[in-house]
Amino acid sequence: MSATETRGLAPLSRRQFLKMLAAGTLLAPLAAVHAADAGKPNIVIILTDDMGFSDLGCYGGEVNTPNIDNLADGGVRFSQFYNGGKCEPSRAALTTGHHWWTHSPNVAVRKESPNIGEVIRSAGYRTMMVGKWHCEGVPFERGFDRHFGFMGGGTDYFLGDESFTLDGKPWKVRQNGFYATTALTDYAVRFIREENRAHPQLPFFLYLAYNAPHAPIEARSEDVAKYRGKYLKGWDTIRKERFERQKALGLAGPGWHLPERPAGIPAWETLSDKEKDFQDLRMATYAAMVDCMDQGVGAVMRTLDELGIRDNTLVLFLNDNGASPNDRVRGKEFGSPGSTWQMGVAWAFVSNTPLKYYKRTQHSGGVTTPCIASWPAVIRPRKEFEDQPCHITDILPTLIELTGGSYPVRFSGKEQPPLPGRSFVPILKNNEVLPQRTLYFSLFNNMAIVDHGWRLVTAYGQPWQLYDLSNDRTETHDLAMTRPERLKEMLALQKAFFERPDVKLRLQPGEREPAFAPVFKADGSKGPGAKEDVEDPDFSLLLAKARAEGRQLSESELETLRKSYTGPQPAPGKRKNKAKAKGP
Ligand SMILES: [Ca+2]
Repeated sequence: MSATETRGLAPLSRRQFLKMLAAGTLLAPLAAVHAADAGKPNIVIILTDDMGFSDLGCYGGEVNTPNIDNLADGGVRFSQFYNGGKCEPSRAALTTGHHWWTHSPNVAVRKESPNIGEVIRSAGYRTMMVGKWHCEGVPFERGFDRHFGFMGGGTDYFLGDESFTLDGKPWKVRQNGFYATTALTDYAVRFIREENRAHPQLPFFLYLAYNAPHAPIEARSEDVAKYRGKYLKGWDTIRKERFERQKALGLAGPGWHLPERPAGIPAWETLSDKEKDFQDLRMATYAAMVDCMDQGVGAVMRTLDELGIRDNTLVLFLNDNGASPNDRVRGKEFGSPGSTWQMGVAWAFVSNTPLKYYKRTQHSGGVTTPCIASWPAVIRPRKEFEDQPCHITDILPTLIELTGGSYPVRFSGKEQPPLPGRSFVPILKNNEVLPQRTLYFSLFNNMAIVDHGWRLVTAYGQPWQLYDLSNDRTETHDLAMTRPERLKEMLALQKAFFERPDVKLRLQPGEREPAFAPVFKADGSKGPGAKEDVEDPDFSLLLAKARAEGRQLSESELETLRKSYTGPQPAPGKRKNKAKAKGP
């Protein structure tokens, strides 16, 4: 690292120390003594890709995820942990600690900031990165001693791609028997063993970024077989079952309400048997991808156990954005090598149960991730979900505190702005309640603010919506019209923040993001690698009807499909706050 000065984080405060002393955290548990003996903790961050809020068993899902559930049983689960709503902004925030908009209007460019590998390595750690990078540069040159994985936003699970590298050298994907999730697991395990053998005296940091269950929806047949037929009960039923389990788990409290199914998603019972069979295969394959990833988490945990280092290893598990409603044209047969199928909006809606909307939006379904922290030596298991809002930009400050590291004031000759996030170590160690703060969200013209239990949010240039999170965590009752004073306060916060000179946004509120159009453009879009146009089965429900009647889709049908993504919206002219949505 080229830093010449460092900005250290505050050590444990006297108040925190006294609270921990009173709670017995510092004295009683043998595990804490063990942690002190063992020195700095190993750190494993496991990041998944495009997974919904409710897929994991420990978040209400029916997918078999015993290994991740085991992490939750022995640690703490967060119910309000936020990410950036899409791959690049989340990964930029995780790896640099900064929001994507701080330096550059390009979400993926982060070369000006020190990387998490560089920061943690400077604290005396061996550093390893395995999986999807999707940031500027290459991991091997950004502070990671070891690396295996690919550079782009996704890869074919059976075929891989030419961007795979191992420790900085090209790595050729083998012709037969390759499955990306398994390969990533294998290298994570291998790196841990090799580093433990070569540098047993040094703590390590592993950033394991699975691509699963990001599209293309492709899974091993033996994993798909476990779920085939389980989704024939349909998306309406599965969704209700997930919500009931979330209530039983204590995740969904009285302020959580199950939103209505958007108009563009048909009731399951209206599908033909053939369509139901296909949709069952589709969701079974998605579930199999999550299942395989969970098996990988199990392999990593077993390795830590076998090496005797699990107790003093912090494992932080989270996801980069909510389930994706994309439904691009897909070419080859579903699930086959080289195919480009996605899960589709109906199952994405289930996957995000009970949250609103999807990937890219800054509504809760776009930016809320399951998050589990497990550290047997230090974190006492908690049955209750931690409900304090945390953000993916908090991870780097948290790791800096845990590793005894520091953040450089200058890097590559440039003065660095302070990190926007804050350490949540007090939450992990002592259930501490941290002071409330305002959180800001933006991805193009999807924007939001969380402030003192309120949420102001807009999607795709629609009027601002206002939600009281204490009574409405799932954003079902818009109070923008009935709470004008609060709306005004929140709009003022939004305006002040996004007019700051250090905040650079590419699109202004009210503009449409030109590169993105979800379900409703299935007649014209092409997914990566698609060789031919194939109709979207959800879209085709309406299209088949129109064709049977010898006509094109009507404007109202197209509008229905649009609403399947953006949800019901008030009629134009009924709301007055739209013009106030101004950015820099
Ligand atoms: Ca993603």
